Amino acid sequence: MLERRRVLGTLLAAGAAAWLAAAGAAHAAGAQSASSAAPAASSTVARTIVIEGMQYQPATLTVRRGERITWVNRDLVAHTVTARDGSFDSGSIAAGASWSTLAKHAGRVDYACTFHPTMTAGLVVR
Ligand SMILES: [Cu+2]
Repeated sequence: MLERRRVLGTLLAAGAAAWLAAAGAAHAAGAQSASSAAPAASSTVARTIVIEGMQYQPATLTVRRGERITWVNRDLVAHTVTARDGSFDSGSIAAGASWSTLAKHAGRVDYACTFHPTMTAGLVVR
């Protein structure tokens, strides 16, 4: 539990740092920074799903078409990211490794780990 909180804190800190960097860049760019800051910040948001404690976190992630989604395996065992409809399959993701794919089609895809069938999650593409 403590470990999970630490990871969440790290992710939040990274997000804040990216936002601050984007805001700083927009400020340096001058007068039109107010309108350009928001798109710049949102485009830097990482679409990352952490695999930890035999769970995908978050269990449901919503992204936009064309965005890249990355799964990071922080467990000590390998997992997979396997779509029930066959639209994607990571194969084995080793402990400490990651895998990414592009969100190509709108809709919801449920996925699971073929090694641990109780590990399930969903990806929503808009
Ligand atoms: Cu697994």
